[in-house]
Amino acid sequence: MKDFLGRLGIREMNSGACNGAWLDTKGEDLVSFCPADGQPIATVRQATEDDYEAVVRAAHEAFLEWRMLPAPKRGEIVRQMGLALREKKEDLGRLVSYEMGKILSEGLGEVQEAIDIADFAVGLSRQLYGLTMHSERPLHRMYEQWHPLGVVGIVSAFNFPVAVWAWNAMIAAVCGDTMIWKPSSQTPLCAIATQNVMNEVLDRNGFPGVMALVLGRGSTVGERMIQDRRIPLVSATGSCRMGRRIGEVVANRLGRTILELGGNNAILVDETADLDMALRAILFGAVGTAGQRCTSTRRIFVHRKVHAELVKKLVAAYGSVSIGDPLDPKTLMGPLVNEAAVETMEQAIAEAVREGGKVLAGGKRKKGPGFFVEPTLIEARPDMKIVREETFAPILYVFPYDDLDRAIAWHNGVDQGLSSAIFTRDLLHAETFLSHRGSDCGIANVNIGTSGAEIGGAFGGEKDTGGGREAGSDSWKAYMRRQTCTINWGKELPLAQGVKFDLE
Ligand code: UN1
Repeated sequence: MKDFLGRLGIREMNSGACNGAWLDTKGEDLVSFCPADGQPIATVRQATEDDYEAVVRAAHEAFLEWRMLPAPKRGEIVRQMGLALREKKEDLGRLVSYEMGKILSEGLGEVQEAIDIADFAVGLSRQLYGLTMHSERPLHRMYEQWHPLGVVGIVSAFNFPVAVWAWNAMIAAVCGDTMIWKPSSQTPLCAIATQNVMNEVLDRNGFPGVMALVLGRGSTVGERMIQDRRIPLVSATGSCRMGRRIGEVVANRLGRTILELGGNNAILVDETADLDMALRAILFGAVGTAGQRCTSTRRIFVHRKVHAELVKKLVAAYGSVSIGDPLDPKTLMGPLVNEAAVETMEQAIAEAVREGGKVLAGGKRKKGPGFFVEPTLIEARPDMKIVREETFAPILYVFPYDDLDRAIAWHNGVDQGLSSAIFTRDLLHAETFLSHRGSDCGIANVNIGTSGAEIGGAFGGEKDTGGGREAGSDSWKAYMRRQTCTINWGKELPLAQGVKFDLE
């Protein structure tokens, strides 16, 4: 076994549930494979529904204590989590690369993202502000306050196996919530390792049950969790299909969700754009993380005046992307996560060609072990069916345009609405794109690509992306319950709206 696995507490056989202590789980074995060579890394004995029950009970008990700790004191413990993540950054980043397949620089960046949100949450722990209002009644005072919500369910995807959990977990923790994490079954070891790092901090501070973990099938423990009325909020990051199911089930019990689902992100490049800058952003957006970010660039609309030149640059760049071992510092693109992802990509390319698309670069899988593919550039038409779908792979569809409003209409003409960007040096074009008749996405950038957002902003999108917001800004409000309080400090009982209700 690799050294860093041992340092992160990963063994040959691991428990799949933790509620302050690792449980003796009794579920089916789950083997985690390295996508770069297809070899097994370690095994996890998954949680059963009984294990889930033990976890949810402990999380609820932990909540009763955790909510009583003043928020800045909770922040102090989260500060220690940020330090622990800093200490483990190298090992954890390496594990992310090894188990998920993104290149090391991105694996380290992912842990940095978790550190950043921890730092953000520490400050936030002293800023969980409510408003005060002027009462219409004399000698009355009104204000609102924010209380902890309860046990939060966190469902995360394979592509950001540490950071997306951290967005939710660090914020939920300072808000006074405890939580149960249901990570992707593709990346169980990243979850176990992260849990180990957190356990050390939580144990030291006498709050072992604040962050819990359950690894098991979506169809068993996942379903239990979303149907569980003891979980007032489920925050889920993943596919639209998964989000639709979670949204439906949680809404049916009138619970809350934060949904951060698929994207079909596009970049517009106008006739005034700095093409070299656009090229770099497109390459990082479409090829980075092997196209497996929810923010990955999947479509580009290029003004006809610069279309040929940019496409030429892109074809050259696509041909020189180094593909291989994600832990090798020279590699720019690692493997896809598994065989199914490769097949989905192949099907999408075949479908695009059937619909009249033309492959300009890439298009094939790589021979040999592991799930390697070539980044693929396809000349397409906006009315093609396949370009409206999110294929979680490095496929980029290119379209020429003549008229900006038309391009924006095409841009918005898909079901998803996560991230978007325009490359331009024209103020009018930039502002049009950012205006209410511009991009309809949750994230809209100028001269920056679609992926690689900072944690300080609220992260999420509209339409089929689910409408939820995670991470920075005031996303914390979704993790708390709001209470409006009116206090009468006078000796009369005036009613609002001038209503009289007196006994004669
Ligand atoms: C995701 O793919 O689910 O903006 C999250 C980005 C990263 C987060 C992506 N900071 O690309």
